Amino acid sequence: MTDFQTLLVETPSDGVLLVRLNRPEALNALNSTLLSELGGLLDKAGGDDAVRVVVLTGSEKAFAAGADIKEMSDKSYAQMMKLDFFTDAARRIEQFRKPIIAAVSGYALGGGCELAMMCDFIIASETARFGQPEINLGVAPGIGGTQRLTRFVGKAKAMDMILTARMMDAAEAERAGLVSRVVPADKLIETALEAAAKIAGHSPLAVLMNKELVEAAYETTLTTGVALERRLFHSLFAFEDQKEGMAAFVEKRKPDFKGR
Ligand code: DAK
Repeated sequence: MTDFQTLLVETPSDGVLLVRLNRPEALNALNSTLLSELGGLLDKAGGDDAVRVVVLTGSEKAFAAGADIKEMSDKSYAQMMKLDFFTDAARRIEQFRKPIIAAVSGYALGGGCELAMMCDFIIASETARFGQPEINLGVAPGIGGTQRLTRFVGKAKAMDMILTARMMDAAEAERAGLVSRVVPADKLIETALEAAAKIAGHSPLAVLMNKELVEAAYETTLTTGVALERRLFHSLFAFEDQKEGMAAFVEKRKPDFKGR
């Protein structure tokens, strides 16, 4: 998993893949190379048992300042339709079954904010700024911004941000429920990696099921969601990891989950 033009990839600890968006000259604007590299990397990581969780980050100045405006500006309607350049990458991110944590410092704008929102949760540095400023360019969010932002922060703030293009700082984003925690800039990666290591130490099967269940809360009614939860809870008793987790508690030792 090396040799990318637009990504820097590391394995800082067992089971954790750290992916840095790396187009410093364009504040990590998302172009077709970056999206195809990220999609390909996630496809590989999805099938690799050694990867249990992904941390996605940018630079201190920008997580990503949006889709690459220079790449898009001259495209015609027909080209945009044919290219459909976000759809494939978005699908691969949305369908990635393992957890992805977005560690956001600086700008997360337009497609950058949408990319962060596609992750499972966002840890933000105090310098993070979120926005959907597409209206300034005469367009609208195009990879879920109008839908996800509204679900996360509610209609009033979503309308305000999307129609005025104002940015939300980290403190407001945390109050509004867009981010799970805010930490000092120099602690961002450390905090995200600690959270990732914690997840990587859990039963990978239980992690997959827990992720699926929380995602279902956005797609289904409460009654159906709770019924699904009960069924998946029952089914976890088919795995050795459940026996190991409960035995370890009773025996006052650390569990050794095998993902079976
Ligand atoms: N695209 C391309 N280049 C960008 C960029 C972007 N989004 N953002 C910044 N850059 C480049 C700048 O042009 C500049 O390059 P040079 O001039 O040095 O060559 C370099 O990064 C540094 O930026 P600045 O000089 O502007 O830096 P500042 O600190 O002064 O300002 C800023 C930072 C983030 C406030 C500013 O750069 C800015 O406003 N950037 C644009 C933010 C924005 O409008 N984002 C939304 C983009 S539209 C689709 C679905 C969705 C989308 C598209 C298609 N389909 C379904 C097909 C999504 C659209 C968007 O995200």
